[in-house]
Amino acid sequence: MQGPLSQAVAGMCAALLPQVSPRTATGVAEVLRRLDTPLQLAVAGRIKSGKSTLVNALIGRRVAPTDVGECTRLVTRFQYGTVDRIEVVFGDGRRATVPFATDGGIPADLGIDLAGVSHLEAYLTSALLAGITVIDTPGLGSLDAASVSRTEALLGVAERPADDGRAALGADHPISALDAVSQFAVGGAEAVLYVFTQGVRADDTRVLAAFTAATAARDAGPVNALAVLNKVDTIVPETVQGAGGDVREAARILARAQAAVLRPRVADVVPVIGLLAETAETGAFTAADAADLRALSNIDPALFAAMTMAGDLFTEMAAPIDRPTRLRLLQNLDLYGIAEAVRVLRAEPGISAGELRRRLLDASGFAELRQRLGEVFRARADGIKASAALASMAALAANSGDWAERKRVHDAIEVLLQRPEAHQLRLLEALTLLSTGTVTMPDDLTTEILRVGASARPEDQLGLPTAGHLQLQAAALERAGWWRSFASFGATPAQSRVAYVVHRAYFLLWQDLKGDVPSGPLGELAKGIGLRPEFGDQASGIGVRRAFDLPPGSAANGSASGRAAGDRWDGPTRR
Ligand SMILES: Nc1nc2c(ncn2[C@@H]2O[C@H](COP(=O)(O)OP(=O)(O)OP(=O)(O)O)[C@@H](O)[C@H]2O)c(=O)[nH]1
Ligand SMILES: [Mg+2]
Repeated sequence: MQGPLSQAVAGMCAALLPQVSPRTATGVAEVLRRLDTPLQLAVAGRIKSGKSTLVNALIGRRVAPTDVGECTRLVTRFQYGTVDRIEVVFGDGRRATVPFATDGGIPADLGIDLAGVSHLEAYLTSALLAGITVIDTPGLGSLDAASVSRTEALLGVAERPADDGRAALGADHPISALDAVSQFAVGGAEAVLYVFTQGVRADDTRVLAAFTAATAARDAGPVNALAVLNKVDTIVPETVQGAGGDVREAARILARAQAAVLRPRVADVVPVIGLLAETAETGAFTAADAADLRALSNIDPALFAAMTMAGDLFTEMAAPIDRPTRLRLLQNLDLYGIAEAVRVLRAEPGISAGELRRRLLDASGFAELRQRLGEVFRARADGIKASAALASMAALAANSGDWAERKRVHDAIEVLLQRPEAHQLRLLEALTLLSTGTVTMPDDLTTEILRVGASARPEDQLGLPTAGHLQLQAAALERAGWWRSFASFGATPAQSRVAYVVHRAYFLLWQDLKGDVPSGPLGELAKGIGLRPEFGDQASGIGVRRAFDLPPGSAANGSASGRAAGDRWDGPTRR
């Protein structure tokens, strides 16, 4: 099911199909196919950062192998299917179905030579997967070169292969007919959930580099990237200044500090305890667990405190529950989760197992992650997918070798972007330019642009949550005028291009608030019907040229075209 922007891009692709060479057409067909799939979200991060654990929590089922086993070294795509099944996809395109393990998950070991395996595909009847395809990746930064290269290939981080290089996908895969460069252009994830533990460390540099390029032809930015500070239960709160010895406060402080380092590359950093979320969300927490924890809540508090100082103390010291049971609790909740459950049980001895599970979920911080995922990814899936598809189209054009064909594709993209309804795509592009540092702006202006691009609600976009309608109108007009002046007089050429996009976003918002929206159905965009190039100046051509035509950096140094000829701006400066 496509949103209006994706539909517009799909229409453009369909119109171009008969006008391009067979080679480019194969790529365009793949872009069209991908536009029809749910948002492709990669979960990436360092080895053992808890990626698979979070994937399980998200899907609501313990299906991704965690901890050890060869399957943790494979990329696994979790997508919606009406019948649960797991397929091994080989490098030559062959597929084989493998049975689920007895616990209902992907078997830790497949019993086949991994050298020939491209990745795993798991089809599950999970509600979440109907809207998002979740891609679990092996840890980057591991010593296992093969799994790193699998992840990098998926994320599109690896060096662009040579033009004549053949890709790893097999003959019956739709992408396999593409050359390697085209595959790079259309493959990869569209959004990324980046999993950190503790601080961003010096040896994360490689991973961060991967992160910035985590989506195929598009860079990751606040529009399509979110970070998680995972395993916050392992933080020693006494080591975090200002935390007052509280783990959750320490987690918030560390997440804020991390966000300051990572913004605007990511929309936010959310602190979570993935393990608690997985246990609470996948049905792994049982009434028997609650009963065991209740038994622990009745032992001497001093003895319990001593037990929970370390894992081996917990399993070895004398206690009313046996060792295997304690190991299970440790595996499912770890020491912090056990202590948290006992704290709740002491305060509310009559609490039910179901309510205890809910409290553990609360303690995991997972609700906030789900909410942010909804805001950052699901609500914007249409824009993210449409932008990624446009980026792929531009990359295919750049790879075409035929000047006329390249121009045809670029013209089609330009025409699409000139429509007011498609302006959102330009704004997303501007956000990406800022987040990657291709264009820099003063901090307050960056914040303002992020705000305008981050929401579809006028009061949030304008930062005036309590303002009335007329006040919002006036503010939109005032900001449109300000950004136009800045674009013309106060900015560097690169800033100027972004500023025109922001000006136009405010201008369209103002028109929208006035109630006269100059739009036709988006589906018409691509057919080339009634296309009116209203903003046919270079300044508004930021999306295509900036991202793809020019070598990195050269666009930022190019000259701005100055005025936006034909711009219908009739704000205060002309009145
Ligand atoms: N204490 C604690 N342990 C966690 C948490 N999340 C995951 N773990 C544990 O960390 C270990 C690694 O978790 P995985 O989910 O396999 O990590 P991964 O990032 O997928 O690992 P690779 O795929 O091998 O790179 C497992 O033993 C998990 O139980 C957490 O929030 N807290
Ligand atoms: Mg894993």
